[in-house]
Amino acid sequence: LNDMSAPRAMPEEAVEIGDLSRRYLEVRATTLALAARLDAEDMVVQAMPDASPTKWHLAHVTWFFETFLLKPHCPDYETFDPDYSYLFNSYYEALGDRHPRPQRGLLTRPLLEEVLAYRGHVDEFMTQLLQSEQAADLAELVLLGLAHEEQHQELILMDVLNLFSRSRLKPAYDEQWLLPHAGRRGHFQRLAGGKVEIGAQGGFCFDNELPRHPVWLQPYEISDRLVTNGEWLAFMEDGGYNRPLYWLSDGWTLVQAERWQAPLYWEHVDGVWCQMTLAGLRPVNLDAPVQHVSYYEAAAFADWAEARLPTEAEWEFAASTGVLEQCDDVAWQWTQSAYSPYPGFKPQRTAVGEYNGKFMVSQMTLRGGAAITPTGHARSSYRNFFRPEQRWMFSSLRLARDVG
Ligand code: AVJ
Ligand code: FE
Repeated sequence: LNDMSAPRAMPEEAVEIGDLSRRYLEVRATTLALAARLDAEDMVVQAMPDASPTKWHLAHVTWFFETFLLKPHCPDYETFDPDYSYLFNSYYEALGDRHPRPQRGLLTRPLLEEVLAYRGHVDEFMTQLLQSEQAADLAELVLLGLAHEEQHQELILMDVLNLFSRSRLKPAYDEQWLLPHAGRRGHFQRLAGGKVEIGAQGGFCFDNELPRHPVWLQPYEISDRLVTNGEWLAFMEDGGYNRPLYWLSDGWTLVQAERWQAPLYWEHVDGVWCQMTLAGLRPVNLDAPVQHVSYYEAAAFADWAEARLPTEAEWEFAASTGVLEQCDDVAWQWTQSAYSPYPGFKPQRTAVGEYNGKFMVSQMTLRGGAAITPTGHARSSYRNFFRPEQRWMFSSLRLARDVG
């Protein structure tokens, strides 16, 4: 994360209970620090159905701790407001009806100050619970709640950028926001492949990263850098967005319907390509990695470049060998792998089992991590996922090629 206040996760070592309380308070404080750059008015509006208002994010991550930790495990817990389980349940069918997702921006009530009081209330009981003798047994669930809140920290920034991009004023979330560092053309790194293993090995992970399992890889080449804005501009100038031969059928339909001619947030201002960023509207840096492209655009670019996207197993194995210079610190990278269960994957048969498993169709896996991803949140086995047409997240690509 681009912010000095970001805490480090501790994936490897066993979690100490004192550490868990401290981590809990750190993650909760980081979320508030992100919101502190906004005004209350910024926090109510929903820019599009895929995005949520900051105020809703602040309440929903709190609802997660209330629902999965406090209500079942803290006998003294006093419900803050019984309506919040309806308002701030995101998608858990096992927990009943909920406020419609596309209408989250209509929630002028509860007020921001009430949501902040809700956060304080839950934090008080969580602090108690984390000091009780049950804490050790609940550590996994608490870590899930914290990883969940970190995912929403990233979503807050994605959603604020989308909201601010729609104003003629092009407000900066943070004038000092560090824009992606300059890159250079990538070098293809050759890997022999063979039988490798992918999946998480030790430390906290989401259920979708398991079980670790063997995969067979043909020899391949993978770029050590992400595709740059300059390379993307060459694709645009070569008619990339206007020549169907590079495009998947669904992608071509969408390009025409939406009249896409450039990545999301790019606009031509007085003959110069500019890009809406968290630091406001800025000239496109041709040496920086391209961002805010859909899977369809990434796949078309790869085809134009006489290459392809890596599979997620190719990505993970390359990351584990250390050949990827730009790996998890700039932008998420589309892979050509569908977001499917690993062999032997079984989600829990409880409400929390709805976290990842039920989304395993019609989405593609992204690997790496972005500048807005909280420090220490992602890992080389991390599977992010979005639908192939989505592009408001910090999504980029690296190229791969077959060998021989
Ligand atoms: C992994 C980013 C696609 O946004 O729905 C948040 C993260 N999961 N709350 C999403 C998530 C539950 C998830 N993504
Ligand atoms: Fe969530």
